[in-house]
Amino acid sequence: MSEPRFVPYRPSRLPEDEMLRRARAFYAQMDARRSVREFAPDPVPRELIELAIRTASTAPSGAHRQPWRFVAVDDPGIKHAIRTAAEAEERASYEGGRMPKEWRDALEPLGTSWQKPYLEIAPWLVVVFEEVHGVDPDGAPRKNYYVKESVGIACGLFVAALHAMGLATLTHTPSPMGFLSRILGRPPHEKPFILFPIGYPAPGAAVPDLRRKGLDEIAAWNPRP
Ligand code: IYR
Repeated sequence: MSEPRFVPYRPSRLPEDEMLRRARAFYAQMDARRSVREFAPDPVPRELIELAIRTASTAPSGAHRQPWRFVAVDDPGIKHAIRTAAEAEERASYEGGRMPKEWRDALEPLGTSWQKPYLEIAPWLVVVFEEVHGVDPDGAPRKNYYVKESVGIACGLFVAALHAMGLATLTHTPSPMGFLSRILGRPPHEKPFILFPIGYPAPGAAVPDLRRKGLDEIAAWNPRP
């Protein structure tokens, strides 16, 4: 085993008031984010999507394996195929009895249905795949670690990056997602994780009137049994 190599890491330390200012500003910016299901068809430059993907890929990952693949689609034919296949699955879930009543009830406030026009209207679809294992240059499988945690964090950064640049998205998980591997020709070691439609919100877009939990509901400090 070779010696691990280290390089200096010395980000500048900020005064506390400046830290607070930035923390409040970042929280306010992120708190203004909403998942969007109504998109404008306006095109979005590919470079913005590239930057969001690069940002996502700064996420920490198990053994730094970066076990993700971001597959971007703006081709109308591929988007149409994805919409058709997603709606077939979603229709079987919503109307074919595949989704239990408890689940349908939980989704009611979101006003979702099997219909997914945004899969064709949004200018970009980015499908994130988890790499169940990597592949060595000689073709041998290479183990990945904490894949779901790693890809989940990368997706979180992806959502934040898109929001910071003024784009909207949705964490869409049509279920089951095997059709995405087929339509996008992905190898077996890549498993669909989340599908992100990306674009500007439609001019008349509306979102469910949801509230976020308060700090006392999401945090605990020094608890003891
Ligand atoms: N995949 C379905 C159902 C769905 C499930 C959850 I959990 C949501 O938060 C929203 C929707 C759909 O996309 O409609």
